[in-house]
Amino acid sequence: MSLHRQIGSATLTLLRGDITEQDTEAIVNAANSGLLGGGGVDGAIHRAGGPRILEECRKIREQQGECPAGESVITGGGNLKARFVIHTVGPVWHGGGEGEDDLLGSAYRNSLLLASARRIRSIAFPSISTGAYGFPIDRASKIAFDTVSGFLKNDSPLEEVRLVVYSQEDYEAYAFLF
Ligand code: AR6
Repeated sequence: MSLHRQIGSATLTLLRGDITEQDTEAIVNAANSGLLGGGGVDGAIHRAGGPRILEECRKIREQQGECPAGESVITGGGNLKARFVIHTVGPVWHGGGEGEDDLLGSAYRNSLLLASARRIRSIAFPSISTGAYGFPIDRASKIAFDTVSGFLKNDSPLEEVRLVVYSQEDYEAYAFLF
């Protein structure tokens, strides 16, 4: 099950699937500020990718401390098909009045900027902040779609961006925007 849309010179794809199985050059992790693993997408990526990813995350923490919400860091992909993992920290939902929308947009944008700076051509995102962090899916999917679309309209080396969702309900929220 998938949908495609051409934006500038890139393809934006929506699909239901497992982020850890994507064969894009980079996949994005829905991490936390500590960068040392967790549940959900984060747990699945570290399980599938093996200990090298955690070792790199530890080094990043030693060098630059915690990663604030809205920002991203990059490691290798360990045993994953993807060569890189971009770890981004989405905001925890507190009702919408604490800058959550802007922080979620920044999490997507900074991940796309990091990928572009590395000349990465394809990247897959999970639905950041809509699991443990409780961001409402309708609002989050619109921010994800608008931020990625806006980014692809300007020049970037990205040829493909995949939005990978787990549940049928989440798929429908995103599909509404395509
Ligand atoms: N592939 C694709 N999507 C998935 C997968 C998967 N393998 N597993 C879950 N999802 P979450 P967050 C969906 O909780 O809300 C962690 O503990 C899931 O259904 O992974 O940003 C971190 O360490 C949901 O729609 O991320 C942080 O502490 C979406 O991915 C915290 O959770 C995001 O769910 C981050 O919370």
